[in-house]
Amino acid sequence: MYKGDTITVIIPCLNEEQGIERVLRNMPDFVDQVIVVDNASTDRTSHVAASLGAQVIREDVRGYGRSYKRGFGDATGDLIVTLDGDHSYPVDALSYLLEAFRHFEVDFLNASRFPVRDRQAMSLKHHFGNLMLSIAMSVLYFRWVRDSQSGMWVFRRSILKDMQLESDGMSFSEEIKIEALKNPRVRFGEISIMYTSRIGEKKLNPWRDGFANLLFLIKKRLPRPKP
Ligand SMILES: Nc1nc2c(ncn2[C@@H]2O[C@H](COP(=O)(O)OP(=O)(O)O)[C@@H](O)[C@H]2O)c(=O)[nH]1
Ligand SMILES: [Mg+2]
Repeated sequence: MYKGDTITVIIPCLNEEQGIERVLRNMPDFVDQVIVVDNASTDRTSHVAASLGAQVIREDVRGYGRSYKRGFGDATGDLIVTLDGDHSYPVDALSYLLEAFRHFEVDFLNASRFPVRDRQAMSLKHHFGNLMLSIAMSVLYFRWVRDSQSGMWVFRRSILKDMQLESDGMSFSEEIKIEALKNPRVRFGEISIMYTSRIGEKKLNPWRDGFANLLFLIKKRLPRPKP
């Protein structure tokens, strides 16, 4: 419980046995529920997560978005906080993010990885790709978002019921922000965090996922055919 709100942290994991240990060992005590969604990892992720007290949900079909949607179904907290299992997002900044969430009086707070302070944490190519995707999203949705691809967010669980979340893959990250931005009843904010080098192997394929995310942005912006 943090200042009257119960807190659920959700972490999608695909083979993150080392990272998840670091993340869970540094989880603040005020967090009420920690959900690790393990997407059929072939390493000891599930075992490590369960032994450190997390609720482990196993989802057999792979996909970053798919695992989040699975995790949301089991979340009970008033507020949901998300982050990667690779220890690249600052688990020790949870109270800072929750304070900002309260201070700005928002319903969805995006944790921006920019400006990147740790040079090792993001290659120049990634930096550029991220910038392009954020500019594309900002232009298409008329709202400046510095980090459309960030995997760390804080939001009120009750806003999920008004969201149409379709992506099962990496584009889920931008989709949830778009769904928050589009809804006039959802107040959206963004704040900078410290992003550091991941532990373990990257799951993202920069060209494939970068283009897929750009296409997804455009497709989502187009008017839908009536069913
Ligand atoms: N559950 C699940 N998690 C995934 C999948 N792909 C990636 N992840 C996790 O999602 C997070 C983001 O992936 P990562 O490789 O760190 O991408 P990046 O942070 O965008 O470079 C990590 O915690 C991964 O373990 C997947 O298919 N299923
Ligand atoms: Mg990561």
